[in-house]
Amino acid sequence: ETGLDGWLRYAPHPAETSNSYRAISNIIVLNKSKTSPVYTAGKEVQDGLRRILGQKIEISGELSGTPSSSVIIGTVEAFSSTCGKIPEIPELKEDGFWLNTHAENDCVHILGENERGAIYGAFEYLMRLAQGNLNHVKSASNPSAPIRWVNQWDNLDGSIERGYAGPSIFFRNGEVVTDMTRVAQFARLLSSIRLNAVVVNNVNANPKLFSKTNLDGLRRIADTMRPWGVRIGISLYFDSPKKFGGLPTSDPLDPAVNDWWKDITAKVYEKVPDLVGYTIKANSEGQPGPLSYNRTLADGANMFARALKPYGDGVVMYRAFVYNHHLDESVWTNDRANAAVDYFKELDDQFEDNVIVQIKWGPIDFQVREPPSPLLANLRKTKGAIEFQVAQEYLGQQSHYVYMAPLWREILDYDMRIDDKPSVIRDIVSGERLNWSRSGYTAVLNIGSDSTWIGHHLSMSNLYAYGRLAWNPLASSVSIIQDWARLTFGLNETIIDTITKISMESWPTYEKYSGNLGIQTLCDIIYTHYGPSPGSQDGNGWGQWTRANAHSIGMDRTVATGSGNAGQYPPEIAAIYENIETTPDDLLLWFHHVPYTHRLKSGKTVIQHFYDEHYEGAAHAQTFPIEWAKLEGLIDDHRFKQTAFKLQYQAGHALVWRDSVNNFYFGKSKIPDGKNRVGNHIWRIEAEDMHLSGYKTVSVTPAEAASCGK
Ligand code: BDP
Repeated sequence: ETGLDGWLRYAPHPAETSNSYRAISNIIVLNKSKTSPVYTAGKEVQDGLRRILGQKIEISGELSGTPSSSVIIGTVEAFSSTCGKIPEIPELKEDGFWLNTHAENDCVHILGENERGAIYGAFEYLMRLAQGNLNHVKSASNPSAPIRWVNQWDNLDGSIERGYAGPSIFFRNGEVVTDMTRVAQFARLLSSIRLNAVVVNNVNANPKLFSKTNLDGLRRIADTMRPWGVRIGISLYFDSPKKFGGLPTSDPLDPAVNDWWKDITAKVYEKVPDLVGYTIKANSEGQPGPLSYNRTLADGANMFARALKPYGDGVVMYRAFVYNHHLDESVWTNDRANAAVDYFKELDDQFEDNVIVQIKWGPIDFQVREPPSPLLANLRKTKGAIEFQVAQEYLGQQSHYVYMAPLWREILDYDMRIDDKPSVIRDIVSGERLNWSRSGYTAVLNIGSDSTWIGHHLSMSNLYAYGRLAWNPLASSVSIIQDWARLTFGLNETIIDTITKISMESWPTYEKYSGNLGIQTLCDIIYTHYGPSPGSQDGNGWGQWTRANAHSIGMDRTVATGSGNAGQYPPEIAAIYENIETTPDDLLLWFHHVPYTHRLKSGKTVIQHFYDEHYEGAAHAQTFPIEWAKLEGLIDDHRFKQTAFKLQYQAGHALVWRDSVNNFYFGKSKIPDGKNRVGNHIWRIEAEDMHLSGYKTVSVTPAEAASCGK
């Protein structure tokens, strides 16, 4: 198996199980149009029942007479207009559905609030069957939030920024591809986990997206995804009027600039009438934006919002990821973590109602551990969406495996205590806590044309988990991974237990060998964001600093003596982080600057904790390939071997991580490891001591990224 079907393999059940399931007589779709999600759902159920249970069933478009043993798929409205209301169906939210597997006359009812809901219900039915869960189901399911998107960072030349699975499925050589096969397969996967939109191009956007050929291409993409209930959005380059439209300026208050965007928006909607909206990265990492024209971020966002207004429900996802990447490190109070609140808080009442501020989950950038972004507690009137990252940019780039549901759950479960009242982030994001009418989730995904989609078979669990949590943020990380493992690899207990064990241990393990106590992922910070490079954190303008010197380490973010970042949280939370005694150890160095000899709550010093964690983490990574080996013969050979290779690589690279980070801090602090390991690997064979034909030894910068600097 190649992985292409993801969790939608519909593996056949053994004859005993499938025979015990009642025969379905036919599938009735309440919308016969081949482009409707209801029809697609009918085809999917037909295919699924054939593959899982071996039943060959016809689809019919008519609901006539008294159906019996039929699977009936449609909207609640379409059903009740022919058959009358079903009183037990509760009020459904947008995209919600009703599933009754044992309705009247042995029928299965799959009825959505809208057509998307119907296809979601169909997938729910099939995934239950595929997991051998044939019990009676009669329930409604509703999303926690209306916005459940993914972002692709695809460039028009076919490359993908921070993509780890081959070239784009959307673009090649400056244009949208012609073959839409993978696009349809992608839409199917997204639809099955109830994600309703994908922004197809990089946030570092290229205005050539507006060429006539590419607008036609966008139409092709949208037409391909629409039958699956997936809409598309696009990222815009702020300076397009100037760089693409020939205007002298892109000033958001210039009427000609506004007209230009209105005109472009009309052209886009002509091709994609159900465009979901625009994503904007502006005044961030060298991108132009309203601040370049001495206008506010709200002026910029509102210009796009007004252009979208005539076309229905399109929204502007305006990214809060605005910061100065030339910060002066010598100024003790400078802090990139402050940027989002500094920029956006004062604009809270100035955005049009179809602007949504898209907020990365942490204040900096998808690190192995951060506190939640304080901006999530500082917007009241302006609606927000949380941004996760399924691509493991700082978490091993799909060469290491980190299952992120536990990390996301920690953030979603965090109580921000806005106005000293319960303010759990999942309730802020759903819109409930602050009465937002439209809000939700997005995630940087970056699948590519590799048959694994994402570059590592196990990392697909992150996409699955993201969809599940955006629908229901209370879903448990363990049950999500178990469901995913059953669907992706099979129902055998050893498969489920092994994958669950590796997955649940993966984040703590990676944290141990890549960056402890809230110091962030100590990877290369300038270019690749991969591999150990603790020395690259400081001495640059990017602001992911550790402020490590010979005696002490950590960012002082207190109000009393530091950058004041702790004070951006609501008072109860601010008080916790302001005080070193109440700051949890795992965020100690995020909020405080302490000597290496500072004692943690465990009694260990910071430096000894670093040494020990790196040894423990690297040692634990060695267990993953051993665990995985238990699956030999239980799953297909192809995916078994590919995954074994990745886990073996990770185990090796974890040792490189361990030694690089430990050697670096030993070098800085000169404090020996109490267990006498660091710098003492008499048994270790260094690469430069080997003789390999065809290779020569060269010096490497930074030295700690290589074996003895070579
Ligand atoms: C950073 C990525 C960079 C993105 C940026 C963003 O390294 O490639 O452009 O985020 O989110 O994490 O815009």
